Parts: sequence; structure tokens; C-alpha cells
Amino acid sequence: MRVLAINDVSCVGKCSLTVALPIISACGVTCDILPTALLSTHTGGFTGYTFRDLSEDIPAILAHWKSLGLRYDYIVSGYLGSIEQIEMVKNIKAAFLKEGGTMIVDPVMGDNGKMYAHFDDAFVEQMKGLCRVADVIVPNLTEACLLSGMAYDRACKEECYGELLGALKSLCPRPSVTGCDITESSEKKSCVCYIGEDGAEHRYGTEKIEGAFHGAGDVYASALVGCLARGLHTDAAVKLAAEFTKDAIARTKQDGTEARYGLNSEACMYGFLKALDAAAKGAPAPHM
Ligand code: PXL
Repeated sequence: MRVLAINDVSCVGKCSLTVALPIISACGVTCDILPTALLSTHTGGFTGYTFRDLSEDIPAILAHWKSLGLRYDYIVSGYLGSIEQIEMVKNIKAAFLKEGGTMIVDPVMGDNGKMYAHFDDAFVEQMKGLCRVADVIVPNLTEACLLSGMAYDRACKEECYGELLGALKSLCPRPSVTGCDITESSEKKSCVCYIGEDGAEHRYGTEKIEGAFHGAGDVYASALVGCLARGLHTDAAVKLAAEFTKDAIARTKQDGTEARYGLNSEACMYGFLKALDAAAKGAPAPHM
């Protein structure tokens, strides 16, 4: 299996490619990368960061790859620095995704009810267009609201998750919304609300750990892609990715790491990979 991860390189503050590459590779599949921008840190929680847009380099990189005949089973896109880059990703899907391959879009635009720096309504509109050509999208609750038009305070209510998924399904067949909260047997849980291969709505709850943790969406998306690329069905992939993310959040809190430096997922990787190997028994063997 060959995966292409399109995302930025934030040198410090684990997110984007510094999360995607180690996690997807560790899952046992080849992960190539296309960096969209180079930043000294990510933009959430740091000031004074450097930001170099790499759009100018991308056409020559793609031309070289074309000459090598490269094609991908999975393409996953994350942080995109401009509307032009959204267009580029659509073209990359058309040129490099194998027939029957899977396109996964993490529509990185905001968190905790707010848009990140550098984004605006025009970007949101274009991102909806990218989600329309995806097989799977992995927005957090804030991004799900931007894409669906639902107000954030309504979307945070458990009884509205069905309506939210319905609205997202009109963009993409398999949305997977992170950062939801549910009550299960009077216990508050974090939850992923998603549509499976069966087209039906599902929920997977994990222990709720209070706090806001930067990079959690990147860990979840990367683990989900790795699991899908190993042949797991959506239900099993969501479960493993959600548990791994929860474990990484718990570890980060236990270590007392500042949230803006990202999740300490490294220490939880071994447990995740053992669970993945067990789940992948019977699934098609990965080939490079
Ligand atoms: O984790 C999402 C993300 C990715 N890349 C950059 C970001 C953010 C969120 O702030 O700033 C550059």
C-alpha cells in the first residue's frame, strides 16, 4: 500500500507531517509526503512563527513523480495554506490516486468554535469543494460546523449530531467527526460520530479527558488512514484511532506537556500497533 500525505511541516508543535509520517509509516505502509508549507511552529498557540508557502515548488515535484509513474492507494490531505493549494489537491487526486483508491480530507480550518489564523469564508467554500471529491472527511466539531453551516452551540448538543452528519453526508459519503461529547450510562465520553461503509450513522465513545490538546485531530486522522490502509473496515479503524488518540491525550496530560507542543503519542505507539496487528489478521497483507 502506498499513501501520500499532503500537509505542512510545522517544525515544532507536533501536528501535520511530523505526526502523519511516523504514524502512517509505523502502521506498516509506505508513506510519501508532499509538504504544503514550512513553519517554525504551527499557528495555534504560538506567536512570531515563520511561514513559507511551498506552492511554487509543487508543480515541479509533481512533474518528477509523474515521470516515475507514481500512483497512490490512499491520499490524505491536511493543512492547506491557500485556495490555490485546495485546487492543487483536487488535481493531485485526479492525477495520482489509483482507480478504486481512497481520498481522505482533513479540512483543517479551526478548533474550539474558532477559525485558525489565515482562514476566511472564501476558503471554507473552496474546502467544501474538496470535501465533495473525498471518500472520507475527518473534521472536528468546529470544522463540521463551518462545512455544514450549523451553529457551533447547536452542534455541541448530542441530539444534533445526527443532523450534523446528515448535512456532511451531502458533501462526502463517509464523514467522521471528532471532538463530540456523549453521555453513555450516565458517564460523559468523548466521541467520534461517523458514517460507515453501510451508510449508517455510528458513534464510538472513549473516556473523556478534560482539556484542549493541540494536534489531537492529526493523530486521529493519521491513525485512521494507517488502519484503513492496512485493510481494516471503518468501524475497526475508528475504534483503534480513537483509542490511540485518547491514550496519547492521557499521556500528554500525565507528562504535564504544554498543550501547544502536541500529543505525546510516541509512548502509546506500541500498544496501538499491537492492536492494529491483531485486528489486521485476515485483512489483506500490506505490500510496499
Ligand atoms: O493541527 C492543525 C494545524 C496544522 N498545521 C498548522 C496549524 C494547525 C493548527 O493550528 O497551524 C500550520
